[in-house]
Amino acid sequence: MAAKPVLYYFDGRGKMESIRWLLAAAGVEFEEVFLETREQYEKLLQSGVLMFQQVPMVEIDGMKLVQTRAILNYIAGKYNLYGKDLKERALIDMYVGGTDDLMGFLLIFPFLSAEDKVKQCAFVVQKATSRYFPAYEKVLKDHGQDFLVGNRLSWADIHLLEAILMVEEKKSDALSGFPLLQAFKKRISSIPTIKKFLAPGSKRKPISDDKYVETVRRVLRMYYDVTPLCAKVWAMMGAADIMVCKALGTPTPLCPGIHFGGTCSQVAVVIMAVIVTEHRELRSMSGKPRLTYINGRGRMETIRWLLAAAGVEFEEIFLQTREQLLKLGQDGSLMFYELPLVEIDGMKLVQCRAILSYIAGKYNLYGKDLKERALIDMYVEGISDLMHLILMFPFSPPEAKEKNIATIAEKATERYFPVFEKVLKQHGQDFLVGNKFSRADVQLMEAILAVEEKVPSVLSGFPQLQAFKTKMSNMPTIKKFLQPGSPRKPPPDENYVATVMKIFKLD
Ligand SMILES: N[C@@H](CCC(=O)N[C@@H](CS)C(=O)NCC(=O)O)C(=O)O
Repeated sequence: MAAKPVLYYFDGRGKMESIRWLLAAAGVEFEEVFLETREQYEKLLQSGVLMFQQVPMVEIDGMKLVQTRAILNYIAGKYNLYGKDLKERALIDMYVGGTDDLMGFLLIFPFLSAEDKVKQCAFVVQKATSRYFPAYEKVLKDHGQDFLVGNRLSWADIHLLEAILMVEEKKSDALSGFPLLQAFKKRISSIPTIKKFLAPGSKRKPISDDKYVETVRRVLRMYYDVTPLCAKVWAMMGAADIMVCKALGTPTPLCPGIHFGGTCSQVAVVIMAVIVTEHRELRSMSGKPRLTYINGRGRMETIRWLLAAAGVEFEEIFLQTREQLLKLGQDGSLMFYELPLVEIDGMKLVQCRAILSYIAGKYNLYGKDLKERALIDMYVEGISDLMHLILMFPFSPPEAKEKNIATIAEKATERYFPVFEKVLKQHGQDFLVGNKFSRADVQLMEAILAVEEKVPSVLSGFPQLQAFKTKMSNMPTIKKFLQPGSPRKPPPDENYVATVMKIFKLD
C-alpha cells in the first residue's frame, strides 16, 4: 500500500488548511510534521526539499511537492475531484479561484492588530456577501444541481464549503440572503468524509490563535507587523496579497498564511470596459479567443504569451472606463466583476489560473500525466510569485523603487533562477519538464525577460538559463511574439500607471 502523504507546515491553518480539507474530503489519511522551531525549518531548507525555500511541502507518491496550488491540483486530479474534461476543469479552476481570493482576505487575519482585525472583518464579510456568494448562488440557481460543476462532487464544492465556514466564523449569519448556498452547505457538510472532517478530533485546524502567530513568527523570523496596507489599495485591489505592501514600500512579511504570489484578481480587477457590439459579432464569426483587459501587460500578459507560444491568434478588447467594466459585470460576463476575461470555446473564463490552465491543457503544453503536471504547476507557481513582484512594481512610490528592484534582483538570483538553472543542468534537456515544450518554459521565458528589463545583468551567473533564453527566443511562435507589431505589450509606463491609479481612485 502506498505510504500516506506527509504534510510539512505549522500546526495551524495557513496555506495548508485547504490541502487538509481536500485530502480529508477525498478520504485520504495523511501524516503531519509541524514546524515548531527555527532549527527544524533551517534543517529542511538545507536538505533542499523546499524548492523555493517555502512551506507548505507535501511528500506524496515519491514527490516532494511545494506550491500550494500545485499540491491541490495534484490531489484533485488524483482523486477524481477535478471534472471529467478540460471544460469542467476550467470551471472548477474558475470557482476555486474565486474562493481562493475570498479566503486570501482571511489568511492574514491572525497577524493583524486588533484594530485592523475589525476593519478586515467588515471588508471580508462585505466582499463575501456582495461579490462571491452571489456568484455561487447564481451558479447553483442557473443549473439547479446539487454540486457546482458537472452534477458531482468536485474540488470546487469542497473549497467553497471551506470558504463559507471561514466567513461564518466572522459573521454567523453571512449566508442569510443566500438560500441555495445554505442548502449547499448542508448537503456538502453531510458527505461522510467531510462530516468526519468537521467532527471534533479530526485533523482540521482551529481558528489561528496567538500561539500560532507566535510560532510562525519565530520559525520564519518574521519580526515585522502586518498591516492591512494602504486602505485604498486594500479596498480597490483586494488586499489578500501581501506583496501589495512590498510594492507600496510598506514593511511586509513573507507569507505566514498570506498569498505571496497568488490571486489573479487584483491589479486589473476594477478596471473598466469598452465593450463594443461590433467586436462581439466579429468574434463569433472569427472563432478566435477574445481577450478583454486594459491596453497593458498586467495580469493578461502571461495569457497573451501562452496563446502566442501555442500559435493561437486572438482578438483583444481594451477597456477604458469603470462603467464599461460594470456593464460587463451586469451582463453576466464577469463572474466576480474582475478582469482578465477570456472568451474561448463558448466559455467566458475569468481567473488567470483557470484561463492559463485551460489554454495549456488544450494546446498540449501541460505535461503528459499528473506527475508532469505537478512539476509544471510547481514551477509556474514559483515563477508567478516572482512575476508578482514585477506586476506590482509600477505601483510602488518613487522612494520604494530602488528597494523593490533590489528585492526583485535578490529573489530572482537567490530563490527562483537557481532552481531552474539546477533543473536544466541536472536533466540536460532543452525544456523544463518531460523534454517537451510546456507552459513552464513559456512562463519562465516571460519572467526572464521581465526581470532583465529591471536588472539587465540578472542572468550573468546562470549559463543554463542564458542558453535556455536563446533557444526559446528562436522558437518560431515565440520569435514572432518578440517582434515589433505583435500583441506583446510594452513595459508599463507612466500613462498606464496613471490610468490604473485614476480608475482605482488611488491618487
Ligand atoms: N506561492 C507559495 C507561497 C508559500 C509561502 O509564502 N509560504 C510561507 C509560509 S506560509 C513561507 O514558507 N515563507 C518563507 C519564505 O518565503 O521565506 C504557495 O502558495 O505555496
